Amino acid sequence: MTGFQLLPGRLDRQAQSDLVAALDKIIVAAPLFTPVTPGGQPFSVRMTNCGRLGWVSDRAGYRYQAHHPVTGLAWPAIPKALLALWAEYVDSQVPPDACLINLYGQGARMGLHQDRDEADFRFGVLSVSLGDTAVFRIGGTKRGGKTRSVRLSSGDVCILAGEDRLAFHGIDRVISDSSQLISGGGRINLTLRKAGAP
Ligand code: MD3
Ligand code: FE
Repeated sequence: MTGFQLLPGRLDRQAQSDLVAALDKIIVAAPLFTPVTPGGQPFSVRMTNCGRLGWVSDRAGYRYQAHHPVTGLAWPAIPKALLALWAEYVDSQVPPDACLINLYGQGARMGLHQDRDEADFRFGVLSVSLGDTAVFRIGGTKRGGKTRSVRLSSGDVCILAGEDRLAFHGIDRVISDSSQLISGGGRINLTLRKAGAP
């Protein structure tokens, strides 16, 4: 199992726009919200989720929960096309139970962090990028180590597993107007995970 695997252009233009249409419906049922850190700082990225569990953050901390933090409703189902990607690249036996949807508007970014709210790090994470190109940064498992910059463009899929599952990573910036996929511009990133205990 290799650490960071990038599949440039894994989704063609039709598959990308089909996903955006599915996400439009998901966002109606589960509106985007602006999480705050436990310290009360708002994220510049807006988020929602699909799947049994969704990632949320507020004054009480970071966690996965079964209900939308504002509506109180269960999250919508994960689109089949995403389940198929997970089965192909991550695990054909155990499906993902969480899909975090990150929306980057003008000026949004995501600081370097590790993803450690999941129950079992043996499962990888699969990411799908849609819309404007992101300048992604990935380092090692220690904060302050060497990092490298990778562009994530619309239709790219990346898989984080093995030694890189706990790597520090973030989004330095999004390049405005680099894609026409999303009306009004911006970038959507989807991350599929097995968040709960297996
Ligand atoms: C490297 N999202 O949601 S996706 C996140 O583009 C997150 O929105 C970014 O970091 C985004 O937590 C990056 C690529 C990614 C996802 C998970 C990882 C890289 C990762 C987990 C471990 C190491
Ligand atoms: Fe992350």
